[in-house]
Amino acid sequence: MAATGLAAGAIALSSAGVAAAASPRRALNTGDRVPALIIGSGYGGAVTALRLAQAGIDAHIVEMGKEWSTADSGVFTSTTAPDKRGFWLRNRTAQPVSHFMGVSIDKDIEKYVGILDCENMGGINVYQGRGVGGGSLVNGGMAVTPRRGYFEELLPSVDSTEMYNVFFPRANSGLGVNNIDQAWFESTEWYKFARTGRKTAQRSGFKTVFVPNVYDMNYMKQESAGAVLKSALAGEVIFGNHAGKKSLPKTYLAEAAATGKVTITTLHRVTKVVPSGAGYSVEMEQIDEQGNIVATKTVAADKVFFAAGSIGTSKLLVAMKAQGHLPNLSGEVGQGWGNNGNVMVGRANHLWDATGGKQASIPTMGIDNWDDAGGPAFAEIAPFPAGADLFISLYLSITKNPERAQFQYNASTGKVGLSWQTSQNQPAINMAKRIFDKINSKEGTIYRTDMFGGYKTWGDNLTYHPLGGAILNKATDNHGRLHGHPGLYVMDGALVPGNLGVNPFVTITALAERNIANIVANDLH
Ligand code: FAE
Repeated sequence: MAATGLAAGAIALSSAGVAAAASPRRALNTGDRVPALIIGSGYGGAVTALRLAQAGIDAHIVEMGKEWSTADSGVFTSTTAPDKRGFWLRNRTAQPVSHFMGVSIDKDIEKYVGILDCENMGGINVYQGRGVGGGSLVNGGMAVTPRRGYFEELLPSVDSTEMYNVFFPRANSGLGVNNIDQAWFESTEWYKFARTGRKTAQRSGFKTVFVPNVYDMNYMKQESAGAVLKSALAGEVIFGNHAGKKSLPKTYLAEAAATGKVTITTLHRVTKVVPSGAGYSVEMEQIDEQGNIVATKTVAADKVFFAAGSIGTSKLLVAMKAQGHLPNLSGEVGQGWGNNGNVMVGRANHLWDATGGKQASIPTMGIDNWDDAGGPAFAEIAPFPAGADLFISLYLSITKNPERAQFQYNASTGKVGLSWQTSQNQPAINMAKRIFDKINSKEGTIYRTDMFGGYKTWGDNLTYHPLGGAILNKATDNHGRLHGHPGLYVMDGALVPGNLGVNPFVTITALAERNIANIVANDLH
């Protein structure tokens, strides 16, 4: 009965049905024994759950965030005035673009298991999604397949022909990647900011490219016609979308739920994984919506899949090794972390280069300066949907910053830190400047210095793209099996060596598809 109900909900594919379908049949409890436990429900976790279930294996996801139903409007907080629902267990908001006119726009909020985490890791604030669907709940949906040459340079052990012929197409299809109708892009007021960004880039000789997305672009057109509930056109993105975006609960997780073989235990945080008998014992804390621990549980699992994201997976593995729980893990665990060269900046346009009072929240265009040997960079032309024309062009650059950091266990606090220093992002600034200094000089315009602090030009102390910490074919074998402890796997952004040159979730999804196919074929039958 339960399985049939799950399947029916998912096949309907309405957002309400899908949210219901992704619910656990029941939360895991102490004493349970499961064949496969997956830590985290982002891209790596969702792919793993689906493919295990299709292979006939019961898969149990443990997710520390809550389930965000998109059945109703009013579920997610607003972009311009976020409340407690916007942030993970903080007393004060931590907006990525933190200032306007040099004044902080942050405000006090109640502590709550909100959707976006701003995790301070010393020299950098790492933004991550929290909830069923992980980063897919909060990201901009930009769905980019990396350049083959750079992918081969980064991960030489991976058969790139197979990746580009099989696994990237599989990931793009599973994620529901689509493209904007270019004729509509050229005419709609909602993308004036992107056309202005393109025009100013092209006048300085830079190439611009359209970028695919998982936001349903036909839905967006209907939004502009006033036919459906507005989401992208209501400025929604980093605190959740009520409609339009094909986040994981509507794609991979819905398909996984439809098999009837996947459960998701929400508001449970995995804290410990130790060998036990032929498998592992997994400890977790159950939390309430204010983050208080209400129970601790221990579950036995034959196989454990780490899919807690680059930061979550790395922190767990480094702690388990240092505390002697998983002593045989490779010394490569915790190494090779990078911020994907992220740096943000705003420019002030002239009054005749308006960016529009109406801006879609979903980016669809980037400036491609990757071939500049002096400083490869790809800059997303980002919206700044403030509700009024502020003539601001905002950019999130992904640069080839070679700097890396390590996770380190601190025995006195029992916490895992990251060695990254803000100064390590200077190479990213230098690379981004090769684009924006040139544009400013050509246009006779200036940088905004009021958006990331008072008199601060660069958003250099934050990232949306944490990568690495358990690099493929170093900390793991060539398919994500952790060295030293059979039956443990890494499936998420921790596998990617610190930098990718493009937005990462398509690659994380495709690598998870590749690795789980090999694991199912060789380890589970
Ligand atoms: P992720 O999606 O972070 O999932 C990990 C999950 O594990 C989360 O749900 C956690 O709550 C959960 N978790 C962590 N620790 C534990 C624990 N101990 N116990 C239980 N659960 C745990 O990992 N990427 C793009 O490609 N295009 C974009 O346009 C884009 N825009 C972004 C915008 C924002 C604001 C942000 C924050 C990110 C953006 N990203 C974008 C990055 C993208 O979302 C990110 O690379 C992926 O979500 C990473 O996928 P993973 O599977 O590694």
